[in-house]
Order: sequence, then structure tokens, then C-alpha cells
Amino acid sequence: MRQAGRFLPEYRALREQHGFLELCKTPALAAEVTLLPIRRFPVDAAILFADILLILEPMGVGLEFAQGDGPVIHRPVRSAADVDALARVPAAEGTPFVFETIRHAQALLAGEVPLVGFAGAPFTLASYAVEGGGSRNYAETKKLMYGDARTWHRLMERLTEATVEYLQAQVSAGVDALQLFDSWVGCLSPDDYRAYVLPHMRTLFEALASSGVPVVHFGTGTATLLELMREAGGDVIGLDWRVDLADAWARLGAGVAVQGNFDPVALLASPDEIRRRVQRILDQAGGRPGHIFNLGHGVLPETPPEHVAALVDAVHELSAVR
Ligand code: 1CP
Repeated sequence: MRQAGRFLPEYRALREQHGFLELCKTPALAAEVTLLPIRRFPVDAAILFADILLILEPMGVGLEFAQGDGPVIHRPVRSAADVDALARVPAAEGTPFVFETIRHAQALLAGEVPLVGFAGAPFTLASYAVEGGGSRNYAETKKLMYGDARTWHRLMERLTEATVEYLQAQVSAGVDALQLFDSWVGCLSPDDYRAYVLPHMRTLFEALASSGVPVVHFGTGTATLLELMREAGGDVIGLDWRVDLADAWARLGAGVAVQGNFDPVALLASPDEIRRRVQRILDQAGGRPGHIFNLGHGVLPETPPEHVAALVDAVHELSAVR
């Protein structure tokens, strides 16, 4: 996760010449960025270079990536009228560059490793749309959710519909797997997840079931939500480092794969410590099929690339002996 991002000097060099949205909207460049980690590390998959927020731009919310401040949405969605005003634009017209990047990246990859496409899950997308950017407490999001449930559900329906179409178009363009990022859903209680999020996630996963590619259901801070996430759907459930992988897998049951769950901050530790922590996760997985080794969240910009190399090598060496 964020393996193509700001911790790579070659990415930072490209960013000196191009804005973030400009990179995303220039398929030849976005495909190159997608391949940067593949050229540097023997990772087992590439993740499309794009962003979860791109899908919001054609809806007319005024998306901008301000230098150093993260994403800004200039016209936040906070009322029934705001939801009604969201433009309905077919994915092929709204984000054609994403599908072009996929075709381009697949041509460059030439089957070397699979390409993972992705989208933000409706709750996480809604949190940005309602807050107008990143958030700590999700106050505006919860104000809408608790104060006007009807409008909340209409917003979630709109985002779910758009996301289904967007992901189906990614599959048509050639991705080999999909990941749904519900990065911030861990701010909800189980009751609220069940009432305000789960029905929409179920709709989403049911619509993707016929896509023919595996779907990863990812979140962070989800220790209390894992069973509900499983109920919502996904072939693979993403785990963060706050849970013990073996315990979490036991709770989820044998019929589902898991992904995770190395603490990305532990990539700042020494290669020896990284190796010990890789071993611990592999021990918890116990050689069972259906474990995708991954970080529990994205690579931090300050991570030394050599430490990522040490992680990838440790995973390959220590899992090969089984
Ligand atoms: O200045 C820059 O170059 C922008 C940094 C950056 C990058 C490299 C952003 C802005 N997005 C991305 C790429 C990105 N985002 C990828 C491509 C794969 C890769 O780099 O390896 C992916 C999969 C994402 C997904 C994404 N964007 C998520 C979900 C995953 C997660 O980490 O939780 C989220 C929440 C975003 C929003 C976003 N985009 C960018 C930033 C800085 C943020 C987070 C802001 C916040 O904390 O609210």
C-alpha cells in the first residue's frame, strides 16, 4: 500500500516536475509510477497509481491536492440539496485516464506480476466529501449520519453506484484484482457500522461478485468490526497491526483469506527488527493458504527504501522454507 508513493526518490523527482493530479491524469506517467516499485523491489503485485478521491472530481465537488496539506474538497456535501447537486457522469467520461493507465501499465508489466485496481469504499469517500478533506473526529460526517439518516443513505447509494461502475470499468480495462479502501471506517461503533455502512457495502460486493476478480476489503482500526466486514463481503479481509493475525483469522473463519498486517511504522526500525516482525506474522499465519503478506496501512514517506527491500526479502525467504 502506497508502495508507489512519496518514499521513493524517483517518485519525488517526478513530482518536482508534475502536480499530483497531473500525474494521475497522464496515463503514460501514471503507468510509469505504477511500475516504479516493481523495478526496484521483487514485490508480487503492482498497485495502480491513482487516488481514491479521483471518482469525486467529476461529481463536481471541486477536488484539489494542495501542496503538503493533503486533499481539499472545495464544495463539501452536507445537505440533501448538495447530494442532489452531485453530477452523474459515466465513469468512461469522468475518469478515462484511470482506465487508460490500466491498459498502459498492463502492457508494460507484460504479465510479470498482477495489477491491483482499487477504489475508496463509500464511507471513506463520504467522509472526505462531507468533511471537505481529511479529518480527525469525522464530526461533520457523523452530524449528517445521525442528524439526517435519509440524506446520508442517499449519499451512500450514490457513491456505491458510482464505485460499482468505476470498478467494473477497471476490470474491463484489465486489472487482476480489486481492493476497496475503507481506510477510516474504524471511527464507527459496530452498531453504527451495521446501520449506516454495512447495507451499502453488501450491495457493492454483490455487484462485484460477477466481475471475475478477487476483491480485498480493507480498513484500519477495525478490530471491533471484523465480523461485520466479513458479513458485508470480500474475498480477502485486510487486517491492520492492532490485531493479532491468528486471532483475527480465527474470528473471521476459515472460508476467507486475510491480508496484512505489518505495522508500516515498524519499517523505520532496523532490518533485523523488520525481519523478526515478518517472522512473527508468518508464524501467526502458520503457512495456511490464503494469507497475503502486506502492510497494515500505507508506506510512510520517511521510510528508507532499503528497509522496504529488507521486508520484501524477509517475506520471500522466511515463507519459502515452509
Ligand atoms: O504529494 C503527492 O505526491 C501525493 C501523495 C499521494 C499519493 C502518492 C496521494 C494523496 N495519493 C497517492 C497515491 C495513492 N493513494 C495510491 C496509489 C498507490 C501507491 O502510491 O502505491 C493509493 C492506493 C491511494 C489510496 C488513498 N488515497 C487512500 C486509501 C489508502 C490509505 O492509505 O488509507 C486514501 C485515504 C487516500 C487519500 C489521500 N490521497 C493523498 C493523501 C495525502 C491522502 C490521505 C489524506 C488524509 O490523511 O486524509
